[in-house]
Amino acid sequence: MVDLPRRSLIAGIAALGATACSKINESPATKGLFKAAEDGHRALHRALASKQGMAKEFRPDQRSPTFRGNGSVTVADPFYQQQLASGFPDWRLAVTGLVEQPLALSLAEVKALPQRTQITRHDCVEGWSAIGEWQGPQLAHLLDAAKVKKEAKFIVFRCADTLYGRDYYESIDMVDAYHPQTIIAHSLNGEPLPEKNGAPLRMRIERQLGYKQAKYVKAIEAVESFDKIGQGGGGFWEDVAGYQWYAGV
Ligand SMILES: Nc1nc2c(c(=O)[nH]1)N[C@H]1C(S)=C(S)[C@@H](COP(=O)(O)O)O[C@H]1N2
Ligand SMILES: [Mo]
Repeated sequence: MVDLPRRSLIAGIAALGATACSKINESPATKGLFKAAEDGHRALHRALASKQGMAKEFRPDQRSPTFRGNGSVTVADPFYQQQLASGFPDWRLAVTGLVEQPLALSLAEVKALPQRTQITRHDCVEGWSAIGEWQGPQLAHLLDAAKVKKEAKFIVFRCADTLYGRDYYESIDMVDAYHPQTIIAHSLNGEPLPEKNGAPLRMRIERQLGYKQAKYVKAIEAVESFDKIGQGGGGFWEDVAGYQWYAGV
């Protein structure tokens, strides 16, 4: 496992060296090396993510009887409300930014991807926790389908709600983006997400705190930097209250 990215990385370094000479750069062999560098980029993030360990998972009988809603518990946008009332038939999840193949997925398409189910504990900095069962595809599947470019360093989640007059958003690095427990959940405890918990789609990034778990996700954007997004803090609470961008549990 770890061997593969290492070999690709060496190929990548060789390819980068070749940029100094424009003639060599054009050769099909060198193009092959650039391709290897890109594969190495993805494989490296995957290897790092799986090395960093998994968040604890729980048994079904350990689930909290209720999972409270916190922060935004409703979305004011009229299109959202109309979609909520009818089961989100025209809702689309966009995958944009530094990708070769932008996507706009329906809820049915998200549910048709390979699914992961995980029972985890959510910890909010306000001093409460809850254990819930989440289901949805791994973010890695979407990023692969969209072919994230090698310049991408972060994934930004754009949400449909506003809080204190600002758009809620969050961001994570590529190691967390490719982590096996990073999923786009469409259900909680076997039911479609209620509005208060982020319908129709919300993130679960299980090694981080509650405020990173973006609800009402409408777009996933691959970026090189989040300096120019919001106030530049990388997320709503990071901007508003100076919360840590990396919110490890
Ligand atoms: N879009 C959006 N996502 C959000 C929030 C929010 O207000 N808007 N609140 C965050 C905080 S602080 C917490 S603790 C969790 C709460 O998730 P829950 O409502 O499912 O309990 O969502 C996080 N994600
Ligand atoms: Mo929170």
